[in-house]
Amino acid sequence: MPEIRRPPIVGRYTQEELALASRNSGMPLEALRYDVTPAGLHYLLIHFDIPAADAASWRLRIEGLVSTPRAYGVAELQRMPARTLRVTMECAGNGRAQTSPRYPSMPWLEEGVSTAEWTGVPLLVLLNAVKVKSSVKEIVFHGADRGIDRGIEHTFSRSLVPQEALREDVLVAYAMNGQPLLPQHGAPLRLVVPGWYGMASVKWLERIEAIDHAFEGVQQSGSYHFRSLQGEKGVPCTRMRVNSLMAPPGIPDYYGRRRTVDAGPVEIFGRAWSGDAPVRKVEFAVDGQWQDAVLDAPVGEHAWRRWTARWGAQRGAHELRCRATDEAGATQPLEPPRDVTGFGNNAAQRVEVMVR
Ligand SMILES: Nc1nc2c(c(=O)[nH]1)N[C@H]1C(S)=C(S)[C@@H](COP(=O)(O)O)O[C@H]1N2
Ligand SMILES: [Mo]
Repeated sequence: MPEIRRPPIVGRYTQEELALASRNSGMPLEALRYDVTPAGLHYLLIHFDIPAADAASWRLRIEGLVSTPRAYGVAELQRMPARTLRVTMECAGNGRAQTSPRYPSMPWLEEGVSTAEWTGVPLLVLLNAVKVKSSVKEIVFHGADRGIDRGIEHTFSRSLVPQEALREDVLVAYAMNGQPLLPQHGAPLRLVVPGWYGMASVKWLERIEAIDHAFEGVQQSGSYHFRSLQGEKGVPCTRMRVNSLMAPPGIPDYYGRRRTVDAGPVEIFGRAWSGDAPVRKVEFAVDGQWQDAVLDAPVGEHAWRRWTARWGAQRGAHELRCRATDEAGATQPLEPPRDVTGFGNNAAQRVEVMVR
C-alpha cells in the first residue's frame, strides 16, 4: 500500500472536517447515563454513503476457501439460535481532534463511543457450516458500501485471523437494542466484534471470504495502524485501549460548552471500558488531585462500567479529569499518545468547570 496521506492540520477546522462531523454524529456525553445507549444516540461512523439495502432480498454469501460455500437470507439467519450481547464500541479515531497537529479525518473530540445490545447469529456457527479449509489465514468481511479514499476505489472491507473470527462472541447481527438494525448502523446485517475498535464491526455485510494470505485492502493495511512516525508501517489497531469519560456536571454554555456548577456537593458519574481486560480502577481528579472513584457492578463482559465520585465544589475555575486502569495493568495517559493519524487517543478527559 503506497504511503499517500493528507498533510496534518494545525488550527481552525476545515470545511471537509465539518462535513464529516455532520455526517458522523457522536454520542452526547449526557447519554453516559444509559447502560445501553438508545439507538438514536449511538455514535455513527460511515466512511462513504449508506447503501440502499432491502432486507427481504439481501443475501450474505460465505465463500472462498470453504468446502461448501453458501448464501443466507436475513429471515433464514433470524430462524437460527440467536445470541444477544451488550457491547461497548469505540471508534479508533476517537479523541483525534484533541491532538495537534491533527490528521484530516473525522474530528472526534471524545464522543465516538456507545454501548448497544446486538442480537445475531454467532459467526462461528456460520463458518463451521461452510467448513473453512485448513489453509485459511484470514476471513474477510465485505460491506456493500463503496467509495474512494486517497485515490483508491474500494468497498469497506476488513479481515480477522481465524482465531479471532471463531471466538464465540463475534456476531453477524440483525438487531440492535431489540429492533431491526437501522440503515445507518448496517441494516440488514453487520458484523459485531466485541472488544475491538469499531472498524472491525463491518456494516452492510454482504460477503464473507476465506483466503490463504494476508488481506491487503485499504481499510486493513492502509488505514487503522498506530504510527508514531510518518511513513512507517505501524501496528494494526485491534482492541480498544483502556478509556473512560465523565458526564460533564452542571449546565453548559450554548456556544462554548463550558460548564457552570453551583457550589456544594456534586455527584459525578461516568463510564470506563477496555477491550484488553476488565476495568479494575477509575480515578477522578479535581485540579490534579486524584482520588479513587466508586465502581458499580459490571453490566456485561463487553460493556462499559459505570463509576461515580463525590466532589465538594468550591467557588472558582476548576479542571476535572478521570482515568481508568484495567486488569492488564494499563492506565490512561495524561497526554495523548503520539500518533500521526490520531488513532487510539485515550488520554484522560478534561472538563473545565466554573463553580458559582
Ligand atoms: N461497511 C462499513 N462498515 C463500517 C464502517 C463503514 O464505514 N462501512 N465504519 C466502521 C467504523 S470506523 C466504526 S467506528 C463503526 C461504527 O459503527 P456505528 O456507526 O454503528 O456506531 O462501524 C464500522 N463499520
Ligand atoms: Mo471508527
